[in-house]
Amino acid sequence: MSILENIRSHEDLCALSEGQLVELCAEIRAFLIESLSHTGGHLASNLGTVELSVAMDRVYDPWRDRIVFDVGHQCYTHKLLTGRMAGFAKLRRTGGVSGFPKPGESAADAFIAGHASNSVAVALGMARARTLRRENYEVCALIGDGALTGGLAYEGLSNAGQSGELLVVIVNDNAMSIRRNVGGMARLLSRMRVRPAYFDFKRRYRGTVGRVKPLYNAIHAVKEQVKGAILPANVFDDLGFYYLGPVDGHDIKGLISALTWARDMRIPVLLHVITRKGRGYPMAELHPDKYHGVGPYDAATGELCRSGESFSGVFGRELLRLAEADGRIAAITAAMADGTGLSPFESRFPERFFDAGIAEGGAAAMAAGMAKQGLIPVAAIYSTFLQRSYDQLIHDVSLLGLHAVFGVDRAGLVGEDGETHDGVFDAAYISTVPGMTL
Ligand SMILES: Cc1ncc(C[n+]2csc(CCOP(=O)(O)OP(=O)(O)O)c2C)c(N)n1
Repeated sequence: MSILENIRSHEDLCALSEGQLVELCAEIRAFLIESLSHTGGHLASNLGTVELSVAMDRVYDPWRDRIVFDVGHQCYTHKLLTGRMAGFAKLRRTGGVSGFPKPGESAADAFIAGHASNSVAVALGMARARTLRRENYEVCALIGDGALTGGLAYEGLSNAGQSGELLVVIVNDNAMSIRRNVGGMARLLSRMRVRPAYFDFKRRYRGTVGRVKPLYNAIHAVKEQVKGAILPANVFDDLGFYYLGPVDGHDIKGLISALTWARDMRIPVLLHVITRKGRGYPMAELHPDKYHGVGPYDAATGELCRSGESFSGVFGRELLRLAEADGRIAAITAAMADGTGLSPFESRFPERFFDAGIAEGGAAAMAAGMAKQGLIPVAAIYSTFLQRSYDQLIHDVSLLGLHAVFGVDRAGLVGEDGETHDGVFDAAYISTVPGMTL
């Protein structure tokens, strides 16, 4: 029997030796590659977070502590470690496991997920509830660098950093959203990624100097100045977090000690972890965008099974045809260029194509600004994610009667990804917007 099959509880995972943990990670990767080749699923994101998930479920007790996944598409290893391996035969199907965290499916899933960027705010809410109810458990949020492009993430970070609540935010930085990440935060993270690991410096310092308490205290003040001198200005520190990192997200031993340390610091800590999306499956490492969310594929070659023409494909082609004839047309995506069929538009008219990141509200507000100044913006957004723009549809677009177009993809029942991705509310909420032609 494999190590993975024997894991039923947090205690089982804690009992494993370092060598067994490494073996466990290899088993999980092999399982994911094989199993998802039949069912499809979020392959690349899950391959990239195997060690990170093992470390989280080891350092925290997922049944007692609260691990909040952002988006949640990277939760497969966590599901495997919390007794749900059998459900993977029917992943995202009736009778199988959901592709996203679901408290109704297991008490080890702290919260529902599917829409990006809310994890820090949710984790803060849990930490505040813990404090008010005088309870005793840990809270941790896992957020990707892609999800960090969403404004909601900053609202959470800004409040959490100032709150003094004990919580750890792990930033899983693979430099990718579905495709290459965009925006100023992506640039900032890439600068932080290449600098020497400040964490190692601190660990060594604590190991030696920390044994002599008075010396430790005397040096502590100086150390804070040293930190300021060797590190570039760090927005996370400024927001009130203690920044740790960058840490190699595929070194299970290093990860466990970094996360244990972060947990035990008893202040808001942000742990910056570097991973490779698609890790361990060459095709997915090479094309993490193509293997982000896949249908069934040939596990040996990575070849994806063909699917027919989609709504998005037709939409993208038609928009391109219109844009050839009208230079005012500009296309906007919120981190879903491929999913909404806009990639051909981007190749043909790169100067008229804009990726706002996972920022549907910002995308809709930008569309309003473009429309006000004479462009015809077309924002292609999945129905369920356009819910994030409801205020902008009313406040920024409708009240001025602006001609902005919203290409609502994945409208109506969507299936595989479950209720967080169903577009069942669009006809109802869009038809309430004054002046909107649906
Ligand atoms: C509000 C919202 N918009 C768009 C998406 C679609 N989406 C799912 S995962 C993803 C990329 C996430 O990137 P990151 O957080 O870095 O995770 P990674 O897949 O790289 O591990 C996007 C855009 C979403 N889930 N929620």
